[in-house]
Amino acid sequence: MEAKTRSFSTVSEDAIGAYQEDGVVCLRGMIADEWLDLARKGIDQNLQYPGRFFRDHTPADSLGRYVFEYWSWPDTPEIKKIVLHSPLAQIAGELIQAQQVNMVMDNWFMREAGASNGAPWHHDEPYFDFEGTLCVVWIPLDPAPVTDGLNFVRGSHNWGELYIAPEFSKNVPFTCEGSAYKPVPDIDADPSAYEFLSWNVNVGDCLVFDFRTLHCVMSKSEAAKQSQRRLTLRFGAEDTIFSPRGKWTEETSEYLINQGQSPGTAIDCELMPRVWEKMP
Ligand SMILES: O=C(O)CCC(=O)C(=O)O
Repeated sequence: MEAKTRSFSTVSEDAIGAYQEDGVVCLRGMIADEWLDLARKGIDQNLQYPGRFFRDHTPADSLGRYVFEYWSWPDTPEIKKIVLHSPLAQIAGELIQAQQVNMVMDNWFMREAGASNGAPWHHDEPYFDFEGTLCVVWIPLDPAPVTDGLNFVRGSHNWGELYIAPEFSKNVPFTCEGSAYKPVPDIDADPSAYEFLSWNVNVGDCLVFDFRTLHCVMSKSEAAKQSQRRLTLRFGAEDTIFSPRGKWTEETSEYLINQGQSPGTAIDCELMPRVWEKMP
């Protein structure tokens, strides 16, 4: 069932309430062109010179690519500027009602017209070694109509569940060890059991969602109609702890440990700096 969608043009009390209730909120017209231009330039640069965390999730028979890269900001001056100087950290901090936020991860996606896959149903939590209050700011760099944008299960951030992370290219689950991890429910098999939220988003808009909210690319089972790039930034509030999950996140856990981030401690290292503090 499609739920009634709301949009906001400031981080108002109502926007905070919607975020808390739904696990996702749509903010309209809050991101200036200068940041969007920088993001596009940064992605072009990364596509030309892919970094260590570039990933290609394009299936062999696909007519368009589905690729992404994360933690590119230290080596990509355009994305670095966004991380350190844009208003996005403040937007995130105010929305999650934090005292301060640290940058957790930049992660851009490019889904070209004809791409035969898209992000399957998942929530972000099991992919990353963090516990606490985290959000994702999803910024379209090309207009994203409902058909090629993201679809969310309203309120799923409050279910208290931890789902096994599906791998993006083939929707095959990672081996997530531990009894806490359950298979992602087959949402498409029983859509009447859920409430869905999706928006027609334009450049300048963003969606902010809780790390635990279930979502997918709406047209994940059909070819993308148009090419789209989006930048996502993940932020964590002061209660965010680095807690390595297991074998399936080993590469990133080790990378963070080598950056000086100790397991079991609040995030704070060169790769995950504090980028916003609430004014006293
Ligand atoms: O924009 C996309 O293609 C996928 C984004 C996503 O699923 C995420 O950021 O968790």
